[in-house]
Amino acid sequence: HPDPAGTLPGVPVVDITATGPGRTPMQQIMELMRAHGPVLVRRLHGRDVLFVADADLVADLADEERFAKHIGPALENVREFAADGLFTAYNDEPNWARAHDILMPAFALGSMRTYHPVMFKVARRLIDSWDRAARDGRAVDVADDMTRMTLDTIGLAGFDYDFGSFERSEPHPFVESMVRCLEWSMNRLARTPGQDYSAADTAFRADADHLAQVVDDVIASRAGTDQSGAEDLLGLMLSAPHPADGTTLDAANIRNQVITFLIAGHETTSGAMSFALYYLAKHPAVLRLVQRETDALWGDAADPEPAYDEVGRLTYTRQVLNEALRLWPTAAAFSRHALEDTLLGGRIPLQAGQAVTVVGPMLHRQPVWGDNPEHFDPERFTAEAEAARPVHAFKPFGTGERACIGRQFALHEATMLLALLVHRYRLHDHADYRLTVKETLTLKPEGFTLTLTPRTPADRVHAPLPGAARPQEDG
Ligand code: FDE
Repeated sequence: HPDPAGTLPGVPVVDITATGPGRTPMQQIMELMRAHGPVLVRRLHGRDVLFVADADLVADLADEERFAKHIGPALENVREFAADGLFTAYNDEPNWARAHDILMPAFALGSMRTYHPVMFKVARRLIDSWDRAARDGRAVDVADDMTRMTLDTIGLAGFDYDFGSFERSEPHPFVESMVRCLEWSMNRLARTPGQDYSAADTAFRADADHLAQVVDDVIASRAGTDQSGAEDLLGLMLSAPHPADGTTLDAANIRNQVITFLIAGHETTSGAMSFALYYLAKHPAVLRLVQRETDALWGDAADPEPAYDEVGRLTYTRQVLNEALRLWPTAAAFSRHALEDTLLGGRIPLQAGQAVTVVGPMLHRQPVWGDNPEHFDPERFTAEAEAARPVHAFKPFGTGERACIGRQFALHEATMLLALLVHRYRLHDHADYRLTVKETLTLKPEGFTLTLTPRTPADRVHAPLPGAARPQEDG
């Protein structure tokens, strides 16, 4: 591909070779954009990446006639262990379209009804574990527990495989290997030419092998059983013919898809719920509104079991989740490339194949979001507010035909869990937590713990609050 930098008219070039990208490259790009504006070229050891967050440019990049998903260096590294799985496949790799078409039905809105009971079952595991912590006065590590929950959920819902994460004091070894693989993928981008990284690469190989081994286990536990009628992801992969040409997925590709779904299906969703709980712990007025919504549905029920349709009625809870994904989209960046020579936004000349990376957290802080974009305010996601905003201003799930296939899955799972948690517990920010965002290609709040006490009937909001009870406080 052509070198993107050189001289793009009006685009600053910022060379970070002297410091390197550090452990938080995404937050470094955010800082660079705060200093240099929402379009810039970052140069590292002579390697250039064009980053954009300007809302008009991102809207232009969403034009599927002129741009397509780009597998940039970060995803090239992820390909070392996920190969041609959906997330990392090249657009023209036949397995992308084949797997996409076969798996789409499993992610249509109607399929969420099938996953709902499993999602609830795993939510109960989390609640049991938090009940014990509440009883013992122990703090919970929010991101760790959200990860337990999302891994068990995708394992059971997608593959009927139980990771049993809540029976373990440490994360499942799959998670540890996966996090190290993602870290390797990220850190490999920052390598200094000429240095020796063979130890890191050997360790990576061991971790990648471990992932493959777990996945082979998941698949083997299914082999030999009749898959016709199995409608979960693995069932579809093992048996469903392509709707048009009748082909099926080959064994190597199935392995890549299982790795892909186990990773994509839990890591980002876990971060999203963790950030949402962080903001709720810091914004009592917003928390009360979510509690009011859940109290209206479930009243004093000690162990509510949400009906599928009730999750769709948790609109304010969903707004909270969206607002958390606005400030910290957990899959923070995605890349596009020009299909032909073109002018991005009518002003930046790009050659065919040239890549552009969209910086989600900064897109979500552009002027279209008003003059206080750092402020957490779920009112930004009322239906009216959304209708008044350009559609491409909010991109936590990417764009176009390569956008997130798991979006409804993640939103259903996360909305139900958040609602159940705020209905059940008072959240105590016992450590006066200061947000530190950890980066492992995805984003998570690091070291965020809460203590919990059960809510009692006296805590519940029985009467509708006056309409004016909207969050007032700032920051
Ligand atoms: C995808 C996705 C994306 C795009 C990327 C690019 O463009 O490169 C994004 C941005 C995302 N995704 C995001 C997200 C967030 C959250 C929370 C999520 N996500 C979740 C989920 C779940 C699941 C299961 C998933 N997810 C999955 C997925 C897949 C498979 C993919 C690929 C697709 C294609 O075809 O390409 C995605 N995701 Fe997501």
